[in-house]
Amino acid sequence: MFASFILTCLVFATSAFAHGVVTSPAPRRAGTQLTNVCGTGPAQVLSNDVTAPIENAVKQVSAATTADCSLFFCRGLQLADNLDLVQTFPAGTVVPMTINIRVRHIGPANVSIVNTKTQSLMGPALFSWPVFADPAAAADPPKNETSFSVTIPDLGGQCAQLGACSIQWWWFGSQVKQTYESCIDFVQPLDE
Ligand SMILES: [Cu+2]
Repeated sequence: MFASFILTCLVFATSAFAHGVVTSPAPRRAGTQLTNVCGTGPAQVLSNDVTAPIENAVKQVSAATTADCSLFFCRGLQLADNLDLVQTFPAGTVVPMTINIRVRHIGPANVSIVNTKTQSLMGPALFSWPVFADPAAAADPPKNETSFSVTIPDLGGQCAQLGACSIQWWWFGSQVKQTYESCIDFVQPLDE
């Protein structure tokens, strides 16, 4: 079983088809600021395949990669490239999410709100899967791995400013040691 996971991974790694991404709401994508901050190698990996494991981008880190390139936070993708995608989520907003899983790798996953300045979690996960994308679980991914909703809590003004907060979906294939992330930036207006 384990050998077959590795084989699957190698086959897909060489053909550049990889593994998972949020498809709705539209997550951060690659752009010129990503290239400026991370260098062309990581930026090309991340833009060529939006489902590529972050570890593939890490392999391309070079002298052109700056300290502001945090590949394991929001996949290294930059708010500045995605200002048109910033959402507004008042407290209590129910946000339907869909995920494209192209290759299944068993491991934990969750959805959390993250502070984009400190790159840290804000409160408990909004949705979490102790076991995500188990290839043995079913022929097709269970519905709540690919289609589910999260409810945005009252963040007490912490997300009132543009660029303060993001929803981050995180999945770690623990046997293949591959990480997938997608971020959706949002603001939560202060109550009047
Ligand atoms: Cu893989």
